[in-house]
Amino acid sequence: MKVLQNDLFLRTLKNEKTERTPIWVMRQAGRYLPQYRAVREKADFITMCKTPELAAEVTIQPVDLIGVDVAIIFSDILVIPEAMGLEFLMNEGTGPVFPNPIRTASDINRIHEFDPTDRLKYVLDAVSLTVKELDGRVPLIGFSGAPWTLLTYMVEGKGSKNFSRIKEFVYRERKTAHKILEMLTNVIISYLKAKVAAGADVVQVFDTWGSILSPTQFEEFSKPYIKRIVDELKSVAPVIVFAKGVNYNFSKLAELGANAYSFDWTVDLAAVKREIGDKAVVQGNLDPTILYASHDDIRSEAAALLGSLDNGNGHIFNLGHGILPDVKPENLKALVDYIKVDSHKFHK
Ligand code: 1CP
Repeated sequence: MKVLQNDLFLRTLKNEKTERTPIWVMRQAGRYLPQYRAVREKADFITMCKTPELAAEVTIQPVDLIGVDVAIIFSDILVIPEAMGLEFLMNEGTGPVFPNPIRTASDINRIHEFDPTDRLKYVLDAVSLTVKELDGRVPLIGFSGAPWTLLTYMVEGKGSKNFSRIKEFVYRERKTAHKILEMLTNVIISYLKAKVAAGADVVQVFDTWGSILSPTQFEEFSKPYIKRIVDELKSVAPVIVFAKGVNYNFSKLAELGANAYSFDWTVDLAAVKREIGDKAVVQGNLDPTILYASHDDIRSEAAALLGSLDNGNGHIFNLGHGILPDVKPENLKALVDYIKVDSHKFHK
């Protein structure tokens, strides 16, 4: 059994009454830290993902340098399509690319389910090494992309502006889309279970591109698959779901049965928290660009968010999306310090 010096994040996820609000930020292991860029100068992104010593080093940097309450393993959501057999490149400047994306029904023959303890052993090794090096200071989050978001990248081949390829695919190849979503769900479940077995305390599912679906499409192409992941994982670890931009009906989202839901900055977190009630914890949701502001303004935005909630319990502080690469680390530190020192005032 792991003994944690700081288990505030885990107690909050159980919806227990706590002394203050825990804080971490998405993409906290990333380019805004000069110490991350120093490691990245020596190795490309994929090498960093595939070398447990480097992945562990950058995972722990924000714990040491910023003082966040939880670590998130350095990796990427796109390691799954690669492990399914889809060639993956990380181009400097333009970002991740699948040069031969899925476009027709027969393309399903180019991908396969896999055993994560074999194809993604390097991630599991990074998780166990990180847990060892953290030595119980804070818990560790393991993550995956949601089936829908991974299918979006597999069909588009890269990030997109209007998502015409994936939309065309689900209209023209609906059956194949569901077959691939099914395959992705199976591998995500075994991958996340393997991450927990390797020492991750919590899992987060990122559905970044849930936002491009209409409410009916979300019910068809995303929600049932995330639901199956939550159902399978919940007995082994708490589950956080971040369905970015899926803001049409929070009580319907809460039907997923996750322990917590993360929200972007376009929603009123207090209203969401009232709607979800005791069913789950909420995570979020400052606009990431607030970290360009002065320390005083950062603190007052954070205070306004905390003050808007009836009670600080049941809330994990985070940004509404990833921290931007040109933010000054001391600005994030000012936010984290403020939450650690002052958020107790909002706990009843
Ligand atoms: O140094 C670099 O050049 C790489 C930049 C980078 C980093 C630091 C990428 C490429 N991925 C990551 C790490 C990463 N990605 C983490 C690590 C843990 C953390 O500190 O949070 C996580 C959780 C992710 C998840 C991820 N990757 C998502 C879901 C969350 C989100 O941001 O919406 C997505 C959509 C990706 C794809 C991806 N990977 C990298 C980039 C630039 C992108 C976006 C591509 C695009 O849509 O154009």
